[in-house]
Amino acid sequence: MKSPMEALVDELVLACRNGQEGSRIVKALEQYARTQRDWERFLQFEPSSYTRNLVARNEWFELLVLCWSAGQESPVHDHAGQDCFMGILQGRMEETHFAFPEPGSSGALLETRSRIFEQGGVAYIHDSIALHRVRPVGGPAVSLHLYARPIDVCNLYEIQTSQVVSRQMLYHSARGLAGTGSR
Ligand code: CSS
Ligand code: FE2
Repeated sequence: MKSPMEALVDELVLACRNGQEGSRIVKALEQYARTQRDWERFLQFEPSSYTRNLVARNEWFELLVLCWSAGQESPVHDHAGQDCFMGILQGRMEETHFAFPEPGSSGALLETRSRIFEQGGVAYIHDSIALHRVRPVGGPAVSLHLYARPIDVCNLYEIQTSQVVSRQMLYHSARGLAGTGSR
């Protein structure tokens, strides 16, 4: 019998492999985040930074569980031209958008929007929308990220100077799922 996470991965494959169906992806992530708990096996908190824990990866997407201690945050970053869906598994997350800086700009990034997502909520971003920063509010949080396609390198933006550096994205764990055809 398939675990709920395995069933989610199967549904995400169906929603991604013949061109992406955004509303189907959002629905699957919402449903999973509201009702399931088997993401707990991917939990891992570290004092030095939020952790990125691989659940499944294939040619269409990667699925990760991110664990955020209170006070940790992502840098402001882009998504390498890919679609990013973030479902909240536990706690609450703030997502803040910033405009891409003008070429050659050395001023501060312009903040354009900030929203709080509750458990069960799903955020979506793409480079055509904005850069963003995400962080937990009011305590630790756990989020489920779908990157379609996988993101191995992205750009980080320094908030005060708009300076850009590229960053290789690493996994803190890659226990993965057995038997989903996703490895
Ligand atoms: N892009 C960040 C999290 S915010 S979408 C990461 O995967 O580490
Ligand atoms: Fe992001």
